[in-house]
Amino acid sequence: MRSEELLAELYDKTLTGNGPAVLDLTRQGLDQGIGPETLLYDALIPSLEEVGARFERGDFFVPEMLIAGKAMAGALDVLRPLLAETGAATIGTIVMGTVKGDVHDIGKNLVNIMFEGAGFQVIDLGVQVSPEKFIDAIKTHKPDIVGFSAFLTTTMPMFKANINALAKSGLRDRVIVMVGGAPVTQEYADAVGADGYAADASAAVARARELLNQRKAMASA
Ligand code: B1M
Repeated sequence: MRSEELLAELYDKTLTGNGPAVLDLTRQGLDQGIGPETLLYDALIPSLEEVGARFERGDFFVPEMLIAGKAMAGALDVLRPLLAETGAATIGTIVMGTVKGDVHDIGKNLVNIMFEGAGFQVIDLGVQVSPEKFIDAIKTHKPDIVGFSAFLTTTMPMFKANINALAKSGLRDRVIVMVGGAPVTQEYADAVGADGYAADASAAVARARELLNQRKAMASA
């Protein structure tokens, strides 16, 4: 199959939530030399965007979203070692989680993969993470960064709740707070008092590096 045909097929099979076919096509694509980023950004992610658009129009319902998400997650498992394969030395620790009330994790998992690839140690707390659980993890792991993901407009206010909980525990100045997720914007991140925001996984790594360097420069000044 030509690359364009394979990518189109991967897009279609993700859209219809055909997990086994998505796995096959992902492996086939890699075997014939298509890069993991190309499979991700030219087929899998656009397909999930279309799933979301169909859901909004009322053409798809939760079960369709669920099976498409599962198919994508299977492909991510195959791509994970390739995306994270850099051998970079550990440059920092990040505690990551999807906020309370929110079960979306594909985007967060992708961010984690990119962080690992860039040399971060990632402590993933999973989904529906309460402010208390974030606080406990920060006390235990003493990360440089804590990352909050939210994918619903209704769960975005948990950023502020988490940041308030950090302040209350006396931890706010000890950790860099990064936020992200489909509906989040730089303006919203600024409004809740986060230190950093990024629109996607690659930008998240770049922003994290910047924030770490700024903090190091301030500490040595
Ligand atoms: Co849901 N869902 N969903 N869903 N879902 C969305 C998010 C939605 C936009 C669909 C739509 O209407 N167009 C919509 C939210 C609307 C809104 O709030 N404005 C929605 C809805 C409404 C819902 C339910 C409420 C539906 C219902 O029950 N009626 C429900 C909520 C459940 C809950 O959480 N309490 C629900 C459920 C689900 C499923 C469980 C079925 C499934 C999730 C499966 C899973 O994650 N394991 C699902 C899915 C698959 C989607 C869509 C179709 C795809 C999400 C996805 O994985 N995208 C989604 C539509 C869409 O996003 N277009 C949708 C691909 C992923 C790679 O992108 O998640 O944006 P993304 O991640 C990016 C960036 O956001 C960024 O980097 C990532 C990688 O590049 N990023 C960060 C993420 N975290 C970051 C952190 C950072 C920095 C960057 O720093 C810390």
